[in-house]
Amino acid sequence: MDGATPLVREFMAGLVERNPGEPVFHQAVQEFAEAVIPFIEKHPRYREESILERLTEPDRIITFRVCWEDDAGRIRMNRAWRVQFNNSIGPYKGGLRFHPTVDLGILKFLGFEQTFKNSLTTLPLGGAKGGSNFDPKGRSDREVMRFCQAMMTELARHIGEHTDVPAGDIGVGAREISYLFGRYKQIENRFTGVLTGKGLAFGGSLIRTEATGYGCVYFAQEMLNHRGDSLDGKTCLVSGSGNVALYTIERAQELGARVVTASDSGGFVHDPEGIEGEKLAWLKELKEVRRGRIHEYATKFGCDYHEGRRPWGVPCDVAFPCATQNEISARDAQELLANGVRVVCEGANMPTELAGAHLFTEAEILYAPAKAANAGGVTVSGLEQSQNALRLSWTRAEVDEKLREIIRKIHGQCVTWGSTQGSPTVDYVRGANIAGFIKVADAMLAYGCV
Ligand code: NDP
Ligand code: 2IT
Repeated sequence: MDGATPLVREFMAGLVERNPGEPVFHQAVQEFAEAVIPFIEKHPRYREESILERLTEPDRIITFRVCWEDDAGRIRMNRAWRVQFNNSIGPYKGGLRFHPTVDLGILKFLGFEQTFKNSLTTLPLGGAKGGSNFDPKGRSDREVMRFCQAMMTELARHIGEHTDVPAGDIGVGAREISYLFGRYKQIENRFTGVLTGKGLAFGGSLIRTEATGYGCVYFAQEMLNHRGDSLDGKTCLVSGSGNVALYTIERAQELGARVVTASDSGGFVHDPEGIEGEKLAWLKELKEVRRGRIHEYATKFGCDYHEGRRPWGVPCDVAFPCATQNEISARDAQELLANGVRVVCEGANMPTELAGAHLFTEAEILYAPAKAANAGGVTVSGLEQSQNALRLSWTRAEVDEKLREIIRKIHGQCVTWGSTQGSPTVDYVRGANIAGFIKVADAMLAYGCV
């Protein structure tokens, strides 16, 4: 817990004791506490009403068994959760993750982050996260369908368009949302916007697929513009090759950047010419349709593949980590800085270890934490809910403009709360955490003891 003040240490000691064995949850809370506790000290009402203690305890955690039949007729069993973290400013909202590593600690960290990310969007969205240790890799479409249907059979009673609205995350994309929505509709006999990321034919929004990646690039652009610079001509590293990574690459290169890496859990490819045009179209087909592996890109286009490694040793101007949590270690952060990185913009949730995040802040580079940088996804989810409630659909241009406008507002809130008088540097970590906190905390104060 280096860098923490005595008050942060004291608070964290209690949190760790109340939540043993959940290191990523501790990490997410610590990043937040380091920014927010000094602010609370100046505004004692938050302390007097135990806001921080209440905010770090989920409203409700639902755990359940999911039984489904594989293609061989064997009964399989997985564990699933929904962590309804905080609904002070709107119905619970957040994705579902299917990955073998999913456990309660991961979902608590993600639900906690989601609460403040959603607050930053300016939309009326509470925070939640859910998922299962189900591994979709290597499963047939029918197996995935049976799993999703079995999961929704239990989940349906806990969600609703005014209660809790799940969406996608790692391992949950358009295919899974469709299976989940189909079962919900059947159980409830109601056609309603209970999930986001739906297909366009049944209530989905244009740009939702692209939103997290596009939003992340727009945020990087805002930070650069604020310093009188732009993405044009910048060399960028992207990690991952899933939903967030693909559309980060797409928008970044459309804005004149050269993206030279992409990765999956097997390793990374380095294409110094840039992943663009037909190569990007091929990569999208590989990952979105064929569900293939990233090394196939290197074979196809004759570039280097680095097995078992992450891309952070490649010199760059901008890094977009878009795969998973803690994918940038403190050593990776040092290497990025030594190679002259100027912007780190987090597409994934908490991709940087705390010690690495401290290094970025101390170096005064443009460092955007996930809750600000990747809020574009849930923003367009919120816009999908609005369109469902209005029973109409906005055009691509309308949704894109609203997304850009909200990213501008998120950036503005970070500047307001992350600036220090007399210094041109913006501490985006401090700004995002304080701005996200204030709205939720003030709602809780207004409600009294609930
Ligand atoms: P996808 O499942 O579409 O893609 C995930 C990518 O990350 C894949 O390339 C995957 O490789 C890689 N990856 C996942 N887990 C690991 C791991 N443990 N080690 C190495 N690589 C890994 O997920 P998304 O693109 O939707 O999500 C990526 C990140 O963005 C996550 O942190 C998610 O929480 C966050 N996010 C997603 C949003 C969304 O709208 N989807 C919104 C905001 C944030 P492989 O295929 O080999 O597993
Ligand atoms: O982490 C995230 O913000 C998401 N996975 C998207 C959540 C949503 O409800 O769209």
